[in-house]
Amino acid sequence: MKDVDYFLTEEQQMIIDVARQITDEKIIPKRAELDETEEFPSDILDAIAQADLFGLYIPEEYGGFGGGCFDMVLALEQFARGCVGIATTFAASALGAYPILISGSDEMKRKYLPDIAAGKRWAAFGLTEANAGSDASGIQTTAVLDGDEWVINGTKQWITNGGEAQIYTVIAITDRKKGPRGASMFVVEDGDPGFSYGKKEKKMGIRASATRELVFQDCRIPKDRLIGRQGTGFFTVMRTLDLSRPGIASLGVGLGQAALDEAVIHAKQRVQFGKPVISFQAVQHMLADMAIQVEASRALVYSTARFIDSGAKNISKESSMCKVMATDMAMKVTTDAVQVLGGHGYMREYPVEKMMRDAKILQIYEGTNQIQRNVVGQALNKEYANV
Ligand code: COS
Repeated sequence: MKDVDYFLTEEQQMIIDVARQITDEKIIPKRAELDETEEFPSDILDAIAQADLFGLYIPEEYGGFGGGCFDMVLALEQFARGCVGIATTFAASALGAYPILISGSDEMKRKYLPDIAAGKRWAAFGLTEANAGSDASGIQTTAVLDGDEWVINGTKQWITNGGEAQIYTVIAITDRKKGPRGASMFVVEDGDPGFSYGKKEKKMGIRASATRELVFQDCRIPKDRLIGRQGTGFFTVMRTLDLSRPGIASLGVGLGQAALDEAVIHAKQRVQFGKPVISFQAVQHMLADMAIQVEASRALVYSTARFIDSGAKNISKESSMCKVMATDMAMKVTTDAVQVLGGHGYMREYPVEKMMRDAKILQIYEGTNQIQRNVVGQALNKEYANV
């Protein structure tokens, strides 16, 4: 396949090559089995750790590669080409680490980031609750200071890497009267007293990723596990999601590309009415639309990631725009890939039905695409305030 030249540096091309090799050699051969067994892919994550990719976005002083959003996007796209479940596990560790990176003290960064960068410990992000999904500030979990300890009570739901990660960044209410300014973020570690795991979810797709409840029952953690200042938790969460959403967009790009590849190969090999089905215009036009949408999404995701890495301050609109475009694209393109493969596409022997199941979550997690459109719409309203 001929690639568009995005004028990548040697280092960026190396990230793609390393991630692509892991995807081809380790992820693709195991993805169907992991989808069936719903097992957590520890050995594949170890291979990613050995390749030093867990620290891509972590500054060198904390043991990382010192890269940024673009480096993450490039690696995630490759992993998603193989399996969005495994790619999600990798992305969720970064999501869990971002609050420490964004708002943690130097001491806290030194304590946690080197292990996360080395892939020795995985992270997870605890925001969602039974009654707080899209309405992120509606959380009920509380944290109360008692002497030198915070006491946390509540339950987090649908937490990616739940039960598998060792480091959890969790948001809780510290002063209910203050609304969004009354929430704070904490680091909770696996094994902390009063912290346990609840129900393990059975999912439509991304079955290689672990999704579980986090249960806090008088969970006691030291006072210095507060991330940043008290009352800044909601802002840290919003900034975290601004940074991580282009990563979800890149999962859409990798998945869309994989589905397109499968569809083109099948259309060239499948013969009907005496000809390969790619020679029929009805099929060609579907493939053409798929290719156009994948490349347009990739271009938007790459330019957004570069914009973020340039140090831009207000990135919410751009981050949401690329998440919407690339993940809606992934849903459409994987659905069309199943259609191009016809009966084969619907069978588990072929990878595209898993791709279609995996695509759906991209439109839902890290903020539904309806919420993303709200973010874009509200930003436009502000930008055109004087009209
Ligand atoms: N960066 C920094 N600050 C932000 C921000 C951002 N991206 N987005 C909002 N804020 C600030 C606002 O400026 C506001 O502060 P001020 O009172 O000083 O103006 C404060 O946070 C509250 O913002 P807002 O009133 O917009 O909050 P809402 O409760 O209306 O929620 C949405 C806004 C819906 C956008 C937010 O709840 C959201 O992103 N929901 C989706 C959550 C999600 O992704 N869940 C998935 C689970 S995580 S895997």
